[in-house]
Amino acid sequence: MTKEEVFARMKKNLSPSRIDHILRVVDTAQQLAERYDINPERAEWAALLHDFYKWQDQEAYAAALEASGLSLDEETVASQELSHGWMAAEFLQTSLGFEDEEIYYAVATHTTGRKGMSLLEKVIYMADRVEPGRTQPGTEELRSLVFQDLDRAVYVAMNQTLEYLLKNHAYIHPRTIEARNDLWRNITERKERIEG
Ligand code: DGI
Ligand code: FE
Ligand code: FE
Repeated sequence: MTKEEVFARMKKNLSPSRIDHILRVVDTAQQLAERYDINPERAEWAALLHDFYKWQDQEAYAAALEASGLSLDEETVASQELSHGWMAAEFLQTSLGFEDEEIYYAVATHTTGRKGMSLLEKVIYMADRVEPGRTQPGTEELRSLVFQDLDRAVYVAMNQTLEYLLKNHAYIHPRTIEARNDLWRNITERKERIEG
């Protein structure tokens, strides 16, 4: 499938504002790929596909999720916010032929992050968070931090998400907590190395 065909599918299922968001994530991911010396083509594809299943039609989405055969935990199945990345990762693998785990997880877990994130995963996670259309409080801080210290930026972004989820009495997926603590560990160990 070509990029043009991917676009046609996106136009069918996603809102215009979602498509604009995706294009800004592609642009931001390319800047971060250059900064952190990762393959720009892979960053572009992961960014382009990350919200491929943020379909507007909830019923059609539920049917597609059911038909996918993905085995996901109950809370993920119950929430498009938590499942759309997994659906997109499956599509990337089965329809676009990307077979490696790194790009799979960059897309699958772009919402929660996970323990042991690769550079590509962190870049996609952060591109989604700091693309120029985001206006949430705390985004400005992340925009400068992300080019200076990627791990710390992911850590701060995850803390912001956790605060938001707690404030809204939302379900917190264990992967979100594992990801945040893993970054916490990286940062703490690094500090000990520098100071010790
Ligand atoms: O798809 P986007 O809107 O571009 O962004 P996203 O996929 O990163 O996040 C979608 C939503 O998911 C966002 O409002 C934050 C939320 N989210 C992240 N981690 C968790 C979560 N929601 C729940 N309930 N639990 C989580 O652990
Ligand atoms: Fe998303
Ligand atoms: Fe997104």
